[in-house]
Amino acid sequence: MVKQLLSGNEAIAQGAWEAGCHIGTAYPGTPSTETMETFAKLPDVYAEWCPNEKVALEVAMGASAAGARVLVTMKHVGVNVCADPLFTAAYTGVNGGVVILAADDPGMFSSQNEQDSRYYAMASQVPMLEPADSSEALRFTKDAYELSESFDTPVMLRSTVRISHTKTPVETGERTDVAVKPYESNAAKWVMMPAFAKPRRKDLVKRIDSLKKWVETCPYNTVEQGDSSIGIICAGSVYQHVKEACSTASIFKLGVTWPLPSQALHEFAESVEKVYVVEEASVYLSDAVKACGVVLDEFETPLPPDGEVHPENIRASLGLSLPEHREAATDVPGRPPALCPGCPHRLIFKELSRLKAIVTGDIGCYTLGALPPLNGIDTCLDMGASVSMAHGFELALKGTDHRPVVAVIGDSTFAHSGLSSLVNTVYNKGVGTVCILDNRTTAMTGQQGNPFNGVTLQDRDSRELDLPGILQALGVDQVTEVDSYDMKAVRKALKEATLHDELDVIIFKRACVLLDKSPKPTMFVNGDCTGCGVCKTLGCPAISCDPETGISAIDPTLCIGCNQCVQYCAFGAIEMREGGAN
Ligand SMILES: Cc1ncc(C[n+]2csc(CCOP(=O)(O)OP(=O)(O)O)c2C)c(N)n1
Repeated sequence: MVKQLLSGNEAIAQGAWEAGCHIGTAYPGTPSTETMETFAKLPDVYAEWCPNEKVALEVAMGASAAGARVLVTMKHVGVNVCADPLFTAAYTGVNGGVVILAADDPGMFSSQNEQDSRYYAMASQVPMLEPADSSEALRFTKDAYELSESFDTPVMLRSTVRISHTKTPVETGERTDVAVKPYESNAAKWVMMPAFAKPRRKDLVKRIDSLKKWVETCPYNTVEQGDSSIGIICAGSVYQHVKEACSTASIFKLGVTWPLPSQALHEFAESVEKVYVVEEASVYLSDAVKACGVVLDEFETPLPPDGEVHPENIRASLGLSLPEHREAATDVPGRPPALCPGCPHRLIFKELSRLKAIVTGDIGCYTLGALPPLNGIDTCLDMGASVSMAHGFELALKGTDHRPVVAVIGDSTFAHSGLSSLVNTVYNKGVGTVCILDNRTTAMTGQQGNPFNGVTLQDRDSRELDLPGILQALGVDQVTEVDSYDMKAVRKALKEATLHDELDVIIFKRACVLLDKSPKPTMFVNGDCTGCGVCKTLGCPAISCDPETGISAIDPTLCIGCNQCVQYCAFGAIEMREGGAN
């Protein structure tokens, strides 16, 4: 045993490795991403990025059927994408153990919504383990493989951003060598058509009954008997806040949040005068506890229905006095999110704004194109939606004198689900313009590989998919490739594509600036600046304007000499610094 400080994500990877897990499959997404990145670096495992979460779970189920232990990781919205195989995997069960990490993001630090993955566990009837620190993350993950194999079910593991990213002490151990189990054909278990699914459904009911018995005494739910006047039921990172808010209360810490230990919860409720459920951004747990027949007490002030809980709002909800605290400084300069200096996405949004296009956006770094001063995106719903929503706009606006409709999507998001949206547009003879911003990486989540850059998680030999070839094979009317840094070419391509009533795809290609960290030439503003402010409208963090004169300046420590601003200066006032690199 070695003591280490690990994040929840690292601990989950370590737990899977110690359990002898053979294979990892994932699609990146904050706060889950480092789990698979850590797992991939451990010895004797195979790990891959898949184009999306549905594929990741299906690969995992194939490997499980063949007898391997598998780890599948994703962020909470990824569970929506893999919900289809998830619900039926609950019927088939497993051969090798399957553990699925759903990393939730209460507070939406880096997500488009707040979802509670425990609803998926309940709806698909798959057990859900919920660690409250890294040590539990390791132990629960490791044990989850035994649980998965003994109950013949995939097991879900829920973390939230505080568990995923906080480092707490863990004791790491050795890997257990687990052989890949033999595969035996068994259509009644693995072919889910009605004739076979009906008996499996009955097996699932029996399995749930045994899980409900097991959960009453399993070692993952613990009661800390304290002051009997207040009893709090909680799980995950919320437990840590509860401990800080009222350390003397009696606490029922749930490590399994589906199914719930109904009898144990009743016994706990009877042992205290008042009993509450504390949870964040959801009412899953309080509703589920109430459904067990436990009568909960009303809070003095309700907990916030959205966002994270913290010790102050827990104390306030329980009617406890708030400890003295210092107000945070309010004079801290704002740091609004922005595309990086030199980001190849910038110029595209500048040109789309000039074009006054209706822009259906997607999820990636380029979503920041919605913010001032670029103000270049009208919609952003979920991964892949840019292409399908653009088609919807075109259908609704057909026959009207409308602004051009342009979808904007990144390379990784295109592989994730944009491809099937485009298949729909081509199939239904849709029109409009689709811009694929190919920056050679999945930048938003930290530079992961994807099918269109051919980089794999463990740097294995791979194939880069031929993007223009795929588009042509699909039958897209017009496919153009343009350098994202070339203002004139970008302008021309967008203008031409939006002039006619056909389906155009423009591939804007230029590598993400963070891929190449070598010293770059920098720009400076010479004496010809008139203070017109056009360069500022690019929203580059390296460019600032004197508030009185309007004269621009370029911060050489941020500039990477991408030349985008130079092309927009009508006065030739931006030049490359002598000697090039800063
Ligand atoms: C279903 C789902 N899975 C994962 C994510 C996390 N995520 C957001 S954007 C993105 C990919 C961005 O890559 P790309 O489209 O290439 O754009 P870039 O950030 O490189 O500009 C990912 C993985 C998500 N938001 N939704």
